[in-house]
Amino acid sequence: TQYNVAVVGAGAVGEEILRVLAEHHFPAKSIKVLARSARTLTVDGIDYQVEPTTAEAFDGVDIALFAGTEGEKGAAVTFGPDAAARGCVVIDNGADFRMRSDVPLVVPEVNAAALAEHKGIIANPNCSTAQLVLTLKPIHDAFKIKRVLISTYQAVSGAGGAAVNELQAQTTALGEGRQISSAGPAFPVQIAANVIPQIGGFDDAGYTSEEMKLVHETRKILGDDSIAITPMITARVPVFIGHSESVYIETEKPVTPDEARELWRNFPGLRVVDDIHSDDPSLRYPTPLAAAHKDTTYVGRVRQDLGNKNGLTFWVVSDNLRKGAATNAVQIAEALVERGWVKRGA
Ligand code: 11C
Repeated sequence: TQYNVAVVGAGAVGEEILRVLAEHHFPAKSIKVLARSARTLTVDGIDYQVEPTTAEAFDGVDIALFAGTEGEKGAAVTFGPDAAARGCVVIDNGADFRMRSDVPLVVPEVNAAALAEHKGIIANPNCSTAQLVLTLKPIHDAFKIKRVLISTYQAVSGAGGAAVNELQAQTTALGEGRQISSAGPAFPVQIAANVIPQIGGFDDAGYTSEEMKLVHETRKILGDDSIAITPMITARVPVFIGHSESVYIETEKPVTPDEARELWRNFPGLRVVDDIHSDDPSLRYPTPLAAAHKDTTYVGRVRQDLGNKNGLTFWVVSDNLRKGAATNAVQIAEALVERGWVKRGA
């Protein structure tokens, strides 16, 4: 069977979805690209005619992949429920539907079974959550995770095209010895040669929306609200692509670095890069530059806690536009196709 596919959004994530659909040879009968206004979009030499997004544009579409926006309230809020009512399954990369009880929030390697319950709308998690849950899942199953502490170092592409341009312009200015007189519009302070300890808006307790997504989305995907999750910081770093995370976990049963590495080696979507004494620096630990444009999530720097046999610390890196967005969305579509669940919600 082949499917009529719509990609909603023609920004960085929309482009990456088109790229991943092609790379994965997704069984698409047709692919239409919908966005605010009509234009031609060329991705890897293939031209797509972008049409304006309307409710009628979803007629006859089997699978709609919404790229989401850098803010909340993406196009899926306006068009998603209507598209689903027209018989198309909506896979939304935006934040709006993720925590709704009637919407599965899915990372296929972790909880593909949740797709069975879909009612036409499926949510893709935030980028920083997707790579985290891949590492937590096999450890949680084998050793039961009680507590997670996490700090993130996130690339500017997570904040959209304007943020990428801002880092590019500021980096060029610094390289040319020019003064950067003012920051913005994407970031409140200069991002080049800097680290900004804020992603999203602050709540009353002082946590950012990005930090709280890590708490709520991780628990929903792992299906365990008992895990204590402390997002210590989500920081923006002057990196174009690839989010990095420093993670500490405390488990009910003691776990060694070797046991963790073995579980990760056997878990789909993950690769262990943790040979700290290697002559080849690329094998010592993962970096965002090396992870860019890859579907894989990389884990390294695995260490036992110095004072606790039930404590482990590690470093996890992934392309935020790939596993953090486009790749995971396409994998959800692939999981639906494999299981014959595309029309389940209709
Ligand atoms: C960032 N994680 O890196 C954000 C972008 O909930 O889908 C994605 C926001 C979301 O800025």
